[in-house]
Amino acid sequence: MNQTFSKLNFILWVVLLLMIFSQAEAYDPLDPFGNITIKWDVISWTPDGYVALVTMFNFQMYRHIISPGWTLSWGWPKKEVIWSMVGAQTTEQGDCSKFKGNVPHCCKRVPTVVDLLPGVPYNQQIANCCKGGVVASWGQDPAEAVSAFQVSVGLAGTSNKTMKLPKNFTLLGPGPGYTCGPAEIVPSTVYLTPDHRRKTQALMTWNVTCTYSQQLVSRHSTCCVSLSSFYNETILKKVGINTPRKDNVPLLQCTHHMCPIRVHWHVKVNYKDYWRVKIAVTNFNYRMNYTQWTLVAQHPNLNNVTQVFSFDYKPVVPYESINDTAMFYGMKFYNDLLMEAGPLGNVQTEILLKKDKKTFTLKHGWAFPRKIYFNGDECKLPPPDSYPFLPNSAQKYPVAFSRIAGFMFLLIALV
Ligand SMILES: *[C@@H]1O[C@H](CO)[C@@H](O)[C@H](O)[C@H]1NC(C)=O
Ligand SMILES: *[C@@H]1O[C@H](CO)[C@@H](O)[C@H](O)[C@H]1NC(C)=O
Ligand SMILES: *[C@@H]1O[C@H](CO)[C@@H](O)[C@H](O)[C@H]1NC(C)=O
Ligand SMILES: *[C@@H]1O[C@H](CO)[C@@H](O)[C@H](O)[C@H]1NC(C)=O
Ligand SMILES: *[C@@H]1O[C@H](CO)[C@@H](O)[C@H](O)[C@H]1NC(C)=O
Ligand SMILES: *[C@@H]1O[C@H](CO)[C@@H](O)[C@H](O)[C@H]1NC(C)=O
Ligand SMILES: *[C@@H]1O[C@H](CO)[C@@H](O)[C@H](O)[C@H]1NC(C)=O
Ligand SMILES: CC(=O)N[C@H]1CO[C@H](CO)[C@@H](O)[C@@H]1O
Repeated sequence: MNQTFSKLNFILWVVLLLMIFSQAEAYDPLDPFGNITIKWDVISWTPDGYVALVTMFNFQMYRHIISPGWTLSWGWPKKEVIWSMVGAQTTEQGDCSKFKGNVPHCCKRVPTVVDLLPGVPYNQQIANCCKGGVVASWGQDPAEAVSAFQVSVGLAGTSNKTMKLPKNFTLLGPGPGYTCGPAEIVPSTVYLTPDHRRKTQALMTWNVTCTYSQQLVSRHSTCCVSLSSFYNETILKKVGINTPRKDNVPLLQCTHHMCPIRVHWHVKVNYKDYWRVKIAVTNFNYRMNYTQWTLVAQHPNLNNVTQVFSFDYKPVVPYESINDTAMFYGMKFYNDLLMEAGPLGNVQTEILLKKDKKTFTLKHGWAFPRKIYFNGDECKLPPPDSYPFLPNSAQKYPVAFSRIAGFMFLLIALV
């Protein structure tokens, strides 16, 4: 009876999880306020337009913008042109044939802007520019989570009454996934002069907010989770078949899961007051070095992390009441680079967790993670009824039973 009850409990938990999943399409429940804010500060009006400092803040906890970096575009509402840019450039100049003498940097109705690469001459740089469009996540490194450039706009309004806000912002970072809202006029940014003795103010400021949705990216997971434990030799992973090749060079060191990244969670030791988990991340992609990778895990016991080896660690607290999520990332200059597939293509950690005696159990897959994200994208977990289970404990419940019971609990939960 007791066992049946805990089985049903587990099923209820799975059903609730599924419900949470299905509601989570538009945003990330582990980073509900995560966004990229693009702020335009008009710093001077010019005879035919204005000069703006454009700053991009990556307010996402663990999703960074990897190489080859961001691409930003927008639509000009009037006949605006870009006379010049500092710290970034447009990818195309467009048709500037009607200009004589001074030719604009870009005449396209929809300019596409990219960051400059590191090492450009000093006079083409501004603060926070020229990082090849690579932007860290806020949780990992707030100082590096900012990117900026300056743009001089012509044939535009020359006052806050006559200028029109750019429209239709699109951010690729570096793939699809972001949706940007409209530009909105906000209180002008106030700057402190370098000597901190005087405040100056932008002439006008507007913000654009972009949010990420994994659903817009692809149905295929970029990563998969495999599980194992000391108490059951079953390893939920399958290895080594058909490697896709291009020009006879392997692309992905291939596996059944077809995922470029595998996160392996091993329940390693069960001590009296603590337990130990080993997490290994393996890169199967021959064409990708992941710089500044991040790993996010959700598990109820992550509120009592005692020690983390070899990785940096930070709790992620999306809501004040929930503290079951942790972010892990590589230590600078040690393992913050996850190398392409091969002998160096893996990083690993062990974490020590303090047991909460009331909830800790090795039964029913409790010791395995609820969610795993790699670089901000959710990884695919194996089906819960296939988790390695304790020898001599409850048998696998038939799928049909769990479906029916799950459905019943769903009905009960909804009533
Ligand atoms: C964007 O993120 C910042 C920092 O977390 C937050 O203050 C702001 O409200 C967010 N903006 C939106 C529109 O969600
Ligand atoms: C913005 O996008 C809409 C819909 O695609 C289009 O009709 C409009 O002309 C665009 N505006 C600008 C300024 O590019
Ligand atoms: C606009 O963005 C800046 C930078 O992220 C932020 O400090 C400011 O609060 C934002 N303003 C509004 C009204 O969202
Ligand atoms: C526009 O400028 C005028 C004075 O130059 C100022 O009073 C007003 O608040 C500004 N409006 C906006 C939206 O910045
Ligand atoms: C990954 O980094 C190594 C060492 O810096 C380099 O040799 C290799 O070419 C890189 N691979 C890719 C796909 O960029
Ligand atoms: C969340 O748990 C971590 C890990 O034990 C702890 O360091 C942190 O203080 C907790 N935060 C809150 C808000 O409870
Ligand atoms: C280990 O777990 C697997 C998968 O759940 C199960 O099929 C197997 O019987 C378990 N092994 C033992 C010894 O209980
Ligand atoms: C056993 C133990 O230390 N439990 C603690 C885990 O963390 C929460 C706060 O996140 C504490 O309230 C518990 O006492």
